[in-house]
Amino acid sequence: MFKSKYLNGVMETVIKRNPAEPEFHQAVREVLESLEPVIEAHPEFEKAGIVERIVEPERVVSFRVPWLDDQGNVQVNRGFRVQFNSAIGPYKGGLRFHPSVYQGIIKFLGFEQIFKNSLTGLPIGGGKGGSDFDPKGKSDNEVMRFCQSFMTELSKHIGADCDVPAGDIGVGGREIGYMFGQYKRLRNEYTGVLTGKGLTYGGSLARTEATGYGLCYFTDEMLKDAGKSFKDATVVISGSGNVAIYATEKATELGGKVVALSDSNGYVYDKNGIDLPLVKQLKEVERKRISEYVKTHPEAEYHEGCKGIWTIPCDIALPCATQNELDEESAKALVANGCYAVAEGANMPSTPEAVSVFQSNGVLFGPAKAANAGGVATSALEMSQNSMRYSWTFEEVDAKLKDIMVNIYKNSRDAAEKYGLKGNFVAGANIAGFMKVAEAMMAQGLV
Ligand code: NDP
Ligand code: 2IT
Repeated sequence: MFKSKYLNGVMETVIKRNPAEPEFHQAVREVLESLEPVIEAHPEFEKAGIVERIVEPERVVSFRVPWLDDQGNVQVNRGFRVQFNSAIGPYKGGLRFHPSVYQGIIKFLGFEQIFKNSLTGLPIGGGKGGSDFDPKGKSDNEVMRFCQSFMTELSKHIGADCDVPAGDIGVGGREIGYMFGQYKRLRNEYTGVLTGKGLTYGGSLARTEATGYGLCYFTDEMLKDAGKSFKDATVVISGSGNVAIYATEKATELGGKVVALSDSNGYVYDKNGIDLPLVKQLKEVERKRISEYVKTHPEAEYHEGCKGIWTIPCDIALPCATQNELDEESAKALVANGCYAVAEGANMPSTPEAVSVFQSNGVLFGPAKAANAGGVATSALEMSQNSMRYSWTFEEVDAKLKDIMVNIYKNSRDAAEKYGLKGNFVAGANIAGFMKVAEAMMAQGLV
């Protein structure tokens, strides 16, 4: 229940109109909670129906994706693109290929993307897409045929000035390559319609590293403000995909010791510090399980199941796998072990109960929308380079990324303070992200 009658009404409608989509309800509820003081201070937003408009996607596309497996059998998956909000720029956001994908997951991700993209300060609207296709165990040819079929339909709905997808879980350089090739072939145009492209065909330097690096730049800034740093800190990171790998790299560079990583089967604990070149080889090249780590590092431990990773004593925790992977019990275990900072590399990895455990125990908490915005920010930089038909050096892109993350931290901190919520970066990020979109919507009339 909210104090505001207006917000209560919006929430009720969201639940009624989007039944059986708990992740979407969760994401909306969190933002609306943060907006209470804003709605009170800005009655014009209620009058213009800003909140009921912002929770309703501008467009949802759902489509059939038929493809042939290596045995010649017909397979059918479902594809989605949710074009959530284009008030401040073309729809922008990743594509997720994972068996758990359904409309509610894509809507929660698309909704959060609106505010995250706004926080970057760059002109990008919010969108998200994906499929319940599972790339695990599929051959390269199967992945290619799936990607081509997926893009055959998606190409009708996207474009460099309309909607620019990118990667997310299960979508990396390989998948982006196959989708870009198919788009170009169908449309006979060479534009920056996807980001996260390979460096030989329009990709940006530092995009691969950007989400993980950006997460650490944000965390570093949050730590500094509290008189702390990564130096000599013990760090636990969940996941072992794109975000986790480059968060490990940067956290280590900043002086931290990363002692654990995971995948959906289990986690490794290496008290000597994770051997990152080995993890890159296992995950990026061989596409193997994290359990293989202990074969070459017998002194490290492997444990089945993902949740136990949060019982490892650490100073800083960076959840970088998936939504709701860190619950109340795990949050309490982290607090009991002395963890003083948590920043979200994944989207919505902490349950609402976990977030309140962190906040009520004075743990510095960097929410996903702010902390993992470096990926999409660098995607926007890739779009700029594509439009200019030019490319910046790694150092140039990395410096811009760092600036962006520092600004996101400051804007989130300052917005929280302005509304009397000092130290609440969840509220700060939601408010700062919302204000720009709301003002753009006000200026553009009833659309
Ligand atoms: P990857 O596919 O590269 O890696 C995902 C990692 O998370 C893998 O280790 C995977 O394990 C694990 N994982 C996925 N689903 C589950 C699950 N249901 N339970 C337990 N573990 C799981 O994806 P990314 O690293 O790109 O994405 C990770 C998170 O970061 C996601 O929440 C994504 O939305 C978010 N994000 C990504 C950005 C990007 O630029 N890539 C930008 C901002 C946020 P397994 O291999 O066993 O599936
Ligand atoms: O969640 C995210 O911000 C992403 N998966 C990155 C999106 C993008 O367009 O780079």
